[in-house]
Amino acid sequence: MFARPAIRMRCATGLLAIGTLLMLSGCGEAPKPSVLEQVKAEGELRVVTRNSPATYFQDRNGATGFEYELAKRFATDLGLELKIETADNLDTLFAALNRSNGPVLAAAGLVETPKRQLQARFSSPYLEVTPQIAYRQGAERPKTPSDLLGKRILVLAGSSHAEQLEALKVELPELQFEVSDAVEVVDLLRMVDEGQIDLTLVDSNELAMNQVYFPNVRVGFDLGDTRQMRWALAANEDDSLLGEVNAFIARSEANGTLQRLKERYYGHVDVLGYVGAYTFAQHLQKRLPRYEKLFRQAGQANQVDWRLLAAMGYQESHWQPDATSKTGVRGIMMLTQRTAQSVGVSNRLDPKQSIEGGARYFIKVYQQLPETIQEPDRTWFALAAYNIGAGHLEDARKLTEAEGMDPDRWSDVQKILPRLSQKQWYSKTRYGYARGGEPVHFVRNIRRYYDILTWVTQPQLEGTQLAENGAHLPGIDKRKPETDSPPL
Ligand code: BLG
Repeated sequence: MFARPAIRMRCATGLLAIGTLLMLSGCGEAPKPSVLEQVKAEGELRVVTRNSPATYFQDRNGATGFEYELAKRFATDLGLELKIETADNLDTLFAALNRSNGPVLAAAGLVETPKRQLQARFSSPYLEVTPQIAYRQGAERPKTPSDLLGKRILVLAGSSHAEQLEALKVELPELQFEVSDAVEVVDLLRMVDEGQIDLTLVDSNELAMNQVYFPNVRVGFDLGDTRQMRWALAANEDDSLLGEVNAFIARSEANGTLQRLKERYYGHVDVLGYVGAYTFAQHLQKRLPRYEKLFRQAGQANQVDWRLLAAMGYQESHWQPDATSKTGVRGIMMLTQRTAQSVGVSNRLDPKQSIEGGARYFIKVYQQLPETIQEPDRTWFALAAYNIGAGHLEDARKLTEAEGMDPDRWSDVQKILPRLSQKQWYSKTRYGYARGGEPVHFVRNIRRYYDILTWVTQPQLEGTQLAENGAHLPGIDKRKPETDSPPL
């Protein structure tokens, strides 16, 4: 067990791990080891966070989320195991941080506030967000702080937003709002969506990520300036761990890690727009239940996450088995005649055949990709090949390399793909003209749908308010734990 300074513990730990330093100085008079030394001696980094799509949750491969991934990298850099604890609300989160034997770090989308400065010390920033007032479409859009008067407003207890509204009361004494420590951001947005409250105040990143689950929720206005997210450390500790954290954040900024995580988690959250998000939410309830079993079966038979197949099916046809494109491509998975034949599909309009055939074809193009392309990019490349064909994709990879970029990295190749529809570029390629922009949208949309499906089907939502809300979502069986394999 990890322990904050305690003489007995320090002796034991010192002899074992801090070793020479303490032995030389004698056990009884050992200087108090720094937080960093203790953490290293213990071999694990204890981090407290919140369970939300923007911080930490379980997906197809286990734990994930922006904060989780960043904390995991930090732990790895220090050669430590990451140990995650979740807090039900922000007050317990800060209490945990200052508990003896508690977590040494809070990574939970936190901003520094005057009140919190008394409870914790904050790292350098890693993400910028803007607090936004959310309202329900149909109601009059709030545009300025005075539009908040007379409205039923609920925010998280202990949140920076509660502090912000408290401060606003100085200018607007009639302002009224409530706080709750029994809800998460998703619950606040659901309450706005369902009209149980008029308004809430949340950070822009959380609102953007959750928009799709709550199609009636709209952004009223930005309340205040952009603010910066930081990790928090216990108030009364030395600077050793904080120094490491800040060095890690600086490194992550410099080597592109932060940029990649931002792109991964927030880069495609608004690709759907309001209309797309609304439509997806509708179809999730009304159409997916009809085909979910087929996606699950095809996923199991081909060792592909069924939610990825479902996301592909949505992008291709909005889950309509009789869909037909201008180019004569047909069915839920939009197989060309030639592709259908190659994977043994006799009737493209039969949803079962289409889904199974699509899964088989996806696996085929996945396996044919060069070994040098690694996950997760490998899945994105396979999707692109599914859409544009392996030959054109290879052309785009060659052009990417010629530009001095990495042909095995999706973020590089997707920049080049649209050139396949420009003569000056496609005339130099082996397979010639292709609608190179299409696979870029295709992959981006599927990633977003996949993320959403992953979130709404995760086992840990069982019994939570979102799960209850999601009970009228697709025929997602929340009683069974997910046992699907990762995308591949
Ligand atoms: C894909 C085929 C690929 C084929 C490419 O076209 O169809 N994939 C499938 O049938 C699953 O096999 O590659 S090739 O065999 O190497 O040539 C290129 O021909 C399908 C795509 C085409 C696309 N949807 C699956 O993503 C489509 O329908 N595009 C037109 C849209 S519209 O008509 O403009 O609306």
